[in-house]
Amino acid sequence: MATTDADGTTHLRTCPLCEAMCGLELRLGDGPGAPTVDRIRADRDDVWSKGYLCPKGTTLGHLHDDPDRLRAPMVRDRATGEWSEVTWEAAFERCAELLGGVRERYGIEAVTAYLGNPLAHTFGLGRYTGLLIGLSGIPMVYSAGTADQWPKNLACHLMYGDMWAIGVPDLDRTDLIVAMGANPAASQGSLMAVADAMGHLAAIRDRGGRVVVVDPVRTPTAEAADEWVPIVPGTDAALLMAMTHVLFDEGLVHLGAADGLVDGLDEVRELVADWRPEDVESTCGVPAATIRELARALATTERAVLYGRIGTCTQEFGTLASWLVDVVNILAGNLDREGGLMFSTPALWSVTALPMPELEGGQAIFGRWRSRVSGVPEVLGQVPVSCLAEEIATPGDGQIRALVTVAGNPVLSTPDAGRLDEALPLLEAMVCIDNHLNETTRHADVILPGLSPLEQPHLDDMIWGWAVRSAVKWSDTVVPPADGRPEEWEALVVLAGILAGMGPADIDVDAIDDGYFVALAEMKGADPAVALAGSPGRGPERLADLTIRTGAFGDRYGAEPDGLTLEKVRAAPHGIDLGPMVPRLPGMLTTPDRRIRLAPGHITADLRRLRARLGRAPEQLVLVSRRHLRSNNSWLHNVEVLVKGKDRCTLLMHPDDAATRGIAGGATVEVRSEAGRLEVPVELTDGIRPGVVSLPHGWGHDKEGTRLSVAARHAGVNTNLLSPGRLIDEPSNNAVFNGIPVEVAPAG
Ligand SMILES: Nc1nc2c(c(=O)[nH]1)N[C@H]1C(S)=C(S)[C@@H](COP(=O)(O)OP(=O)(O)OC[C@H]3O[C@@H](n4cnc5c(=O)[nH]c(N)nc54)[C@H](O)[C@@H]3O)O[C@H]1N2
Ligand SMILES: Nc1nc2c(c(=O)[nH]1)N[C@H]1C(S)=C(S)[C@@H](COP(=O)(O)OP(=O)(O)OC[C@H]3O[C@@H](n4cnc5c(=O)[nH]c(N)nc54)[C@H](O)[C@@H]3O)O[C@H]1N2
Ligand code: SF4
Ligand SMILES: [Mo]
Repeated sequence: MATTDADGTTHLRTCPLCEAMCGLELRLGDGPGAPTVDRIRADRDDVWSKGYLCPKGTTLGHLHDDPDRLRAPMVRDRATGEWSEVTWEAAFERCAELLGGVRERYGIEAVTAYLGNPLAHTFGLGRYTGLLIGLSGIPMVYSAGTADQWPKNLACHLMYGDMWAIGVPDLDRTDLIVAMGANPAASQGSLMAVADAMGHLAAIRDRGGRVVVVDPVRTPTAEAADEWVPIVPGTDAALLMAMTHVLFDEGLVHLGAADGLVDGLDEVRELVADWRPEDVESTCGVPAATIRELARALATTERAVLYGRIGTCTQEFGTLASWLVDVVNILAGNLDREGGLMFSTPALWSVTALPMPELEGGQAIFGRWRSRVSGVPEVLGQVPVSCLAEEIATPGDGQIRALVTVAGNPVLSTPDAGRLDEALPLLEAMVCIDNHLNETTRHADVILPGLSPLEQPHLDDMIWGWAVRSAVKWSDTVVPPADGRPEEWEALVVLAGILAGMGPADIDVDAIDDGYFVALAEMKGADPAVALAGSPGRGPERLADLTIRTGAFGDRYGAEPDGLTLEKVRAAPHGIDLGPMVPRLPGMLTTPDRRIRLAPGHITADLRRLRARLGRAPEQLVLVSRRHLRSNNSWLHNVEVLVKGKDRCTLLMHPDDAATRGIAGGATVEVRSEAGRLEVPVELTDGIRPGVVSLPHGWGHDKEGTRLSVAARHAGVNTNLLSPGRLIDEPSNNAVFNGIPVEVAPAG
């Protein structure tokens, strides 16, 4: 929504950068030429974020104005390596020539895609990438998902029947939160959408509650908590097995809302019988007394919740840890209860919430196919993202010859980054949909630019599925994109058509869009004719209307006249609050018998591996990852105001570890792992467990051939040169970024 006065125009819009979904107020100046963003501040009347924002939110104008941001399609000459700006027609022709060629020579099986993180945030990007994959016939894709939350998806799929049925801490009402492997002071919360996560944690303490942080690093979140429990990386599952043991051993198990809905209780009791806290304390580095106390507190505090995030996922036992977080919550009576772990009711369904037919029938059938080179079985339709490099580089039948990336930067974000960087030039075709010429897209033949955050409407997509309250907001475009250029969703439709074998000139975007709309309407049980007549417009806007109207609060095209439509949402520029989380058991269960499976065999089989971990000699030094409030994965380092000042790409190290290696604070050190090596300045701190070092990810902007002038001056190093692709959480295929054995020595 926009209002205009003598000094310019004020727009309201939701920040698309993270799960906090802050409402912003943008002041646009009416100078000559293109509109300029004079000021961005928090929208105090936003029903969801209530005036909260972080330093990133104020930089949307910088992202929009960034001279390095691509505004026109780019094509690279394979012989000279030179880039040139071309028309959209020419870019699509080149895509058709290259991708069509691969298709003809090897079949669509030789084409794959890599899907990046922004897809989860932006409605249009997410939905139309779904269309791209569906229509193109690309048989398998890689994604940032297997470098992130796949273990949680797997656990939730097996326990509740839906990979996105992820429980959310009821932060507004809890009196005890034990947070493992999460640093909302930097990340703003993840798989726990909330604005001002730290304010919520402070409020818990203000009302006499308690906040405990389990993390190898004394993060700003741990600093703000009542207690910091410095765990040995990768051992959360062992700690949680012991906590579960205590719950049974001390008669603390009470299922609460889950009573009568749980299968496998006796099996879990047996499984944890020989996991006493004393058996794991030396492995975890956490005293048995602490483990017992935490288990008791979670079971006896009326409103309590255990929360695990990326530190518990991107590690060797990610699935076991992710599963056990829910097991402990269930056994302690905290599932589906106010102040505990609850399920959101989003106003929007997301495409991934649609049935996955190949997973129906009750059984988890994984390994329906295997990766060609390493023979890794698929899980939830994906193999580890670290397999991509070898699938490109290894000759033979089924070799990947063409890659499409959508909003991803895997050269920085994925394990064995150095190998992927070497493999990408071997492709016969590479097309990237991205706004920057970065470490990944520099290998492309064609880059199709998306739009700036101000040039497109915004509606958060999947994020509302794990929000601490129900709400909905729509933001209109602030600055119209250049005349004649396709919107991002239209480019995705054309690319889908090209991949499906159509000539670019023959692709009827509106006809394909209509077909997609009708298919989704039918999937949601709406009469397509009624939906087509009732939802105006085209593209993401029309789909958003369908999604809202057929969603939990929708008007069902008139059947629920008081229900929501996009029109109503749009008329409420500060958003519509739809209330706190409400109990959703048993209705939300989608297992065939609508029961919770507490002990899925696919997961419990991995306990043997965890048991072996208990006997393993401790590593001298292991590496973990971290985030910073002023960055966002790999792509905000080109914003000067966010990167200026102190170097943030440093290796955190405990002074004792430095002393034994003759390392002084500020010195440059060499870090080595089995995957690679790099040199980085060291920052000494007692806020980290001895034996652990920490690096941020998303850096390493010193590659030749990029166009990131600010980031290149603050290059940092790519920590994923050190992440071995072979290290995965076996049940889920997820990458391991935490607990990587490394050696550190003075450089030179
Ligand atoms: N070592 C280590 N590695 C990690 C992690 C870690 O903790 N440690 N975290 C992992 C996690 S959780 C994730 S999610 C992944 C992220 O991995 P990726 O998704 O591969 O990386 P991003 O840096 O988020 O890349 C986003 C890309 O999208 C582009 N982009 C931004 N907005 C738009 C848009 O509107 N349209 C289009 N077309 N492009 C856009 C940006 O230019 C950028 O190239 O990284 C993982 N890698
Ligand atoms: N500012 C900013 N915000 C972001 C992002 C960003 O890059 N920058 N990225 C977004 C994305 S894609 C995601 S997925 C989320 C992630 O959000 P969070 O899950 O909050 O991620 P981090 O801030 O990396 O915090 C992870 C913590 O896990 C700890 N840890 C490492 N290993 C272990 C372990 O073995 N056990 C335990 N218990 N802890 C461990 C690390 O020390 C770190 O403090 O953040 C999102 N928000
Ligand atoms: S916390 Fe910052 S980056 Fe996240 S939505 Fe709010 S303003 Fe944007
Ligand atoms: Mo992520």
